[in-house]
Amino acid sequence: MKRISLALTALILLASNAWSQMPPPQLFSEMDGIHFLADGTALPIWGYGWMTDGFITLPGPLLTYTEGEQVDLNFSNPSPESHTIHLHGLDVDQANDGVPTTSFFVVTGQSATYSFTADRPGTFLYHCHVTTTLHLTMGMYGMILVTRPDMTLFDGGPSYDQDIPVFFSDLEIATNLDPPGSFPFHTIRPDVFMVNGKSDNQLEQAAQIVHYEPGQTLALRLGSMAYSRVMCTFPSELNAVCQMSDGRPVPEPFALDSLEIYPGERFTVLITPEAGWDGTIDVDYWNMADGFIEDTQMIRVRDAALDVSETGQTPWAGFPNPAQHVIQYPPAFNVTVWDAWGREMFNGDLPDGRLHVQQWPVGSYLIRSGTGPISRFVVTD
Ligand SMILES: [Cu+2]
Repeated sequence: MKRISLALTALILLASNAWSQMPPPQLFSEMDGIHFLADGTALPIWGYGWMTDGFITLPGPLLTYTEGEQVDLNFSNPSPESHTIHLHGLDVDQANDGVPTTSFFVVTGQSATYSFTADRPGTFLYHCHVTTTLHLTMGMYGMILVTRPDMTLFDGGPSYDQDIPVFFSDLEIATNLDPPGSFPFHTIRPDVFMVNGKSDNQLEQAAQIVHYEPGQTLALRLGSMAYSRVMCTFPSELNAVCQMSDGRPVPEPFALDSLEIYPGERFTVLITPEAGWDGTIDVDYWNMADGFIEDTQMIRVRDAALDVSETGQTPWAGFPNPAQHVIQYPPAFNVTVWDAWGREMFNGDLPDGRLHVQQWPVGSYLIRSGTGPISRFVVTD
C-alpha cells in the first residue's frame, strides 16, 4: 500500500511538471550522445546535459551551489528509458534522493524536480540510479560542489583561491557500443580510464591543465565514479593536504603523498604548489577484481607563467623560463619588471635582451617593454 501511494504521489508530481514549463537551469537526459576518445573514436554515450545546451556530456554538467541554498533541480527525460538523478552524498530526504524504488522513476517524456537544501559545503556526486551498473558505465554521472562565498572550505576551515573539480570515471568500449539489454552486468571490464572525461593526450590540452599563480592554494575536488580503485600520487612540490572526506571535514588535516579513492568516494585536497612547478599528479586505475593496475592517467599542474600562449599574443616570451641566471629576450628599451607583490625590480633598457636575475629572490615576476604585452617568468635557485 505504501509503495502504491508513493507511486501515486510520484505520478501527481510528474503530471504537474510539464517539462516545457520548467524554468532553467534544467538538466535533461539522453541516450544518443557521442563522446570522443583520445584516438578520435566516436563512442555512443548516455548522460546528462543542460536543456539550454541541447546536448549531453561525459561527465554531466558540474552542479554548483552555495552553502544554505534552497535548490530546485529540474530534470526532464525525453530519452527512451527511465532515469533518475541520485544526489550521492547529499543529505536529502528520501523522496528527493533519486533511488527509484524509494522515490520515483522519471519515465520517458516526463519531468521532475529534486528539491533539497545544500546545507553542507563539500564535494558530492550525482548519477542515474536506474539499472545503475549499466547506466553508470554508459556515462550518466557528474559532480556537485557546495561552496562558501568567503572561499573557506567549511565553517572555521582553511581558505583557498580556486576550486578544481577532478572527476574520475571509466568505461568499457564494447558495452558502450552495444549495451546489453539485461543482466549480467558484472562482466563489465573498463578499458578507457578518464579524468574529467579525458584520457591520454587529451589531458595535455590547455583546458585540462590546472594553472596556478605562485602562492595560490587550490582546492582539488576529487570524486570517483570509476569501477576501478583510483590512486593519486602527489609530488612533494604540491604540498598536498587532505581536508575533507565524503563531504565532511576530516578530524585532523593530514599531508598526502598518495590517496586511494574507491568508487563513490570524494576528497577535498588543498595544494599550494611551489613557484615555477610544472608536473603531474599521476592517477593509477587498479582493477578491483584482480588487483592489477589497468592504466595510468594524470592531472597536469603548471605555474601559469610557464604556459606558452596558444594565441600568439605574448611574443615577449623569454628563455629559459624558469631562469636561474640570465633570461634572454629580444633587445628592448624601456623595460619594467615587477615582483609578485607589484614592487618594481628593474626599469631600464635591455639592448642585448639579457636580464640578469641571479641575485633575485625565487618567485614569479612580470615584465613589460614600453606599453607592450605583459609576460611572466619565474626565477628558481
Ligand atoms: Cu539512467
